[in-house]
Amino acid sequence: MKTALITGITGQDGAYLAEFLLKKGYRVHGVKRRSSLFNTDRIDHLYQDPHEAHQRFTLHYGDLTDSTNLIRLIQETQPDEIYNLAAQSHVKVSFDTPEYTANADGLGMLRILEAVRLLGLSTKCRIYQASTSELYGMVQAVPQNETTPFYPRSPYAVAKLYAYWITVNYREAYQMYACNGILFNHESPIRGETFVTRKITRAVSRIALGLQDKLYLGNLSAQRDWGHAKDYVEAMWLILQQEQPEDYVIATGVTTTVREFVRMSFAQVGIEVEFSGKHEQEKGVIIDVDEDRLSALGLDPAVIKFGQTVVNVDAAYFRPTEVDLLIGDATKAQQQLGWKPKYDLAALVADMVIADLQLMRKEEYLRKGGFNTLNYFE
Ligand code: NDP
Ligand code: GDR
Repeated sequence: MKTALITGITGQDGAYLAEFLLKKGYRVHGVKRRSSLFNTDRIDHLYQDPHEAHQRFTLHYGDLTDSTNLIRLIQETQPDEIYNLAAQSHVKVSFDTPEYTANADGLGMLRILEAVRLLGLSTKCRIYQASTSELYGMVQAVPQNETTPFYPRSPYAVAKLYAYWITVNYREAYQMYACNGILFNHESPIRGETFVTRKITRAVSRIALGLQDKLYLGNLSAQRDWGHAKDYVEAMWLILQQEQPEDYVIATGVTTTVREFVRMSFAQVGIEVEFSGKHEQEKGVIIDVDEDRLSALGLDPAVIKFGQTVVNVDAAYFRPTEVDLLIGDATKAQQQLGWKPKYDLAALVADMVIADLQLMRKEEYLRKGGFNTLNYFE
């Protein structure tokens, strides 16, 4: 039985990858941070009682900024594969916390590589680094592939640039099996709520149920190559199963604006939205409703108002430096890994909106029943 150690186990990708590896028969160790609230929602369905025999899924406390902790965990778990998915992964937040982001996202990978090397596990252990399309930053050429020059545009991307190159360097210097997956944006129903896709699908569901009037967004013209996280964790695994350690771009090859993602999400619930105006004055207004679609989803048409402004731009969400256009060329992964995404953008949007609709219905029921707030302080 192979053993995997996953950092960032409580995140979107950590949860999907843990599920994927457990299905493949792996023993999985996950590193989670101590938190004042439970932070294991995404992996609770994988929980195994530590008191039972043959347990294959174990969580450990740890942090990428804590070398001794990482050394101990790697020594105790003796992994065949390490997936370094932990990161302060929000690009906008990295402008507010640049030093912490550099420490966790940049030096974190160095700590893992050094721990493996110092423990004498270099030949046993294969290591995956969660690199990112943000490395391309300012557009140099499209579509972006493994040879496109990097030009990072945020403290997050600069930190990830360090992690990318230290991975390459340890591979070349110490013959370690260490690889970068340069993954383009990937989303899912369990995507963090402050990333733009999830922010949109949550708000669309709430607006359709009459729980919220409007959604505020930043740059609607940014273009992203969005795939489904379920497809992308399979690529991570494939990258570590090859004869030679190499770096791979993982992407769908299709790019879409944030504005179009909004339109597609509203269309899922039978609401047509048209955009007008420019920059900070741009807004999205309801211009049509598909009553059949609404009733198929059990939505009340009385809640939807023609002419209602459902999207406004708030400059607070603009970034000091933006990445305008990402579109990936995953030919190498297709040819060498045999990897191909199963979800296209329409299927991704449908998956996310329907899941959020279900989630928001819970809130609706609680509200109707008078249980929507629990005030601990009265
Ligand atoms: P998430 O933000 O959902 O998850 C990040 C995980 O890292 C969480 O488990 C978080 O813990 C943990 N974490 C954060 N800081 C630390 C730290 N200092 N020590 C230990 N754990 C920490 O990200 P995703 O799952 O979306 O992404 C996974 C990785 O892939 C990240 O490295 C990200 O930068 C990278 N990436 C993501 C892409 C995407 O589109 N999703 C594309 C390309 C790369 P907690 O739950 O406690 O916050
Ligand atoms: P990104 O994802 O920065 O590409 O990084 P995010 O969803 O945050 O932004 C995508 C684009 O949408 C624009 N945008 C907004 N973004 C957010 N978060 N909130 C808004 O209200 C909003 N309005 C417009 C952004 O300006 C941007 O252009 C993600 C993360 O998962 C990284 O960890 C990962 O490395 C990259 O994807 C690939």
